[in-house]
Amino acid sequence: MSQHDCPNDKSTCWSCPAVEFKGHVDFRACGQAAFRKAASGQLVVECKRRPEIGYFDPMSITYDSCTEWRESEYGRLLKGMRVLILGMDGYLGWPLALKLAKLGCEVHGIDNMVRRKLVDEKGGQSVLPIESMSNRVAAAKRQLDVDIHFREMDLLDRESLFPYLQEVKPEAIVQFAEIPSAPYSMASVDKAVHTIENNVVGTLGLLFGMRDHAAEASLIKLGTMGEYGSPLTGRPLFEGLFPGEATLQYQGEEWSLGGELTPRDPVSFYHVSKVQGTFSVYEACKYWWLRSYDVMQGVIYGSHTDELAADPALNTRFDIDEWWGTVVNRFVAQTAVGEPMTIYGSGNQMRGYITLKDAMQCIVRLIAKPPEPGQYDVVNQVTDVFTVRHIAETVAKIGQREFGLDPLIQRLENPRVEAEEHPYEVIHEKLQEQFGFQSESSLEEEIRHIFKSALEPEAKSRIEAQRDVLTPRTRWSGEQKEMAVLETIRPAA
Ligand code: USQ
Repeated sequence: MSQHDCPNDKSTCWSCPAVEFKGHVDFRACGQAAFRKAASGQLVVECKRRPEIGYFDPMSITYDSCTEWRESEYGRLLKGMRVLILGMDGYLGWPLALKLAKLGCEVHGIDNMVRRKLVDEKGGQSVLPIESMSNRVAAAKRQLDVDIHFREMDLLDRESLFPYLQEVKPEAIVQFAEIPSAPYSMASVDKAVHTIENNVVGTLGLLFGMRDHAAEASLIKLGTMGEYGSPLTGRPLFEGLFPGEATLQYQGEEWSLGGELTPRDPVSFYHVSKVQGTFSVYEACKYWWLRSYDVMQGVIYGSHTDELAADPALNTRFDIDEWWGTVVNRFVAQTAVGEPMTIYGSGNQMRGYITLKDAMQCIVRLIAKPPEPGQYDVVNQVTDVFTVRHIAETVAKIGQREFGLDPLIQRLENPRVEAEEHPYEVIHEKLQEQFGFQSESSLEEEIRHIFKSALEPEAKSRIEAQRDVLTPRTRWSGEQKEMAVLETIRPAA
């Protein structure tokens, strides 16, 4: 395996979740960088997995010289690493569980099953039928020969969560247990409160639980690119923190901005909940020396990973209604049943995008290379930037040429408050440069995959059954009303 494939060979026990610092270490008393320098030779740890080593200097053992860190496709992984997925029943949680289990991790997960309920309440349904959690776990055993441990639990139920953390002793925790819809969070005061309460309080409680019961675990927290908004000045969207050389000039004076959190300008109350999560995690790393990667996630699309493809009983959910579906998935589903693709406004709004398959690879790589104690870092998890119009045109082209469909595009009055003409420069370097990520899919390939599954008779009838909820009605003003059609475009054959 090349060095590029194994980017964590030279990481040391300093960042390994299996070590325990010995003696009274008051991390708060010293700045992280200074402390790290001083640490070698002055600090001892004990390995919870290899107690026979006794006390040792955490810098003295690298992952490539440790028997517990085994090579994998995505860098070294702790043998049987205990990973806890919060929100395991969701679009992302389930494919991640399968991938990690296949890589030999001991996978645990919880979910309060609220996503199924909310999609149902909206009148939508997953285009690909999904099994109950117990059937999914059984299918994973049957098809992939892996054991996945699931418990129905609400992250907000701290009386259950804290003993559960003690029981599982996670070495990595992935926080996906959040309500992910911008339009849902804007539809009413109750839905905004539900989103904020679930997401913000859930993460906050988790951080206290980690402080007391899982302080060495790394936290992979799902944030969103929408936390940054789209600054009209064209300022690049750095990876969460300003680079070292950034400065602020004001009234003839200059100050360094290096290392400070970049400005946030969220675009819905859902995105506000993610900004609040960012600050909670940032502070917990500072106060308690927890360690976290905050993942600024672009819009995810697709339904395909190698593990999901093993059997339909392993499907992950695939939503397309106006609240729970994201734009690429919606456009393909609309085209598959002859409904117009609904571009909001000019269609020139740009976002960062990534396929489900690539997003799963990124998360595994982040788990494989944990942050150092006290480290809060941010990655922008996107592979491409597209306009909505480009996505519609690409879906139309593939639908027409490869599936014999008759696509239609409709530009509608924009139900959202968002910039429609704006610069958008996303910096997304860390995943490639520090974690060895390489994209394995593209917009075109993934659109083909989605068309293939959406055109299967059962999937098609599940789309047809929810034609009514494909149409946007949720305005950011709170009004529920259909949008005026601005333009109808029938792409040339
Ligand atoms: N859009 C359309 N037509 C549609 C649906 C959406 O033109 O039928 C436009 C929206 O106006 C927006 C863009 O497509 O400009 C993306 O919208 P979306 O609904 O696909 O995604 P969004 O609401 O931004 O949220 C999604 C996920 C969320 C995640 C976010 C990443 O639901 O969980 O955090 O993508 S990001 O957009 O980078 O913030």
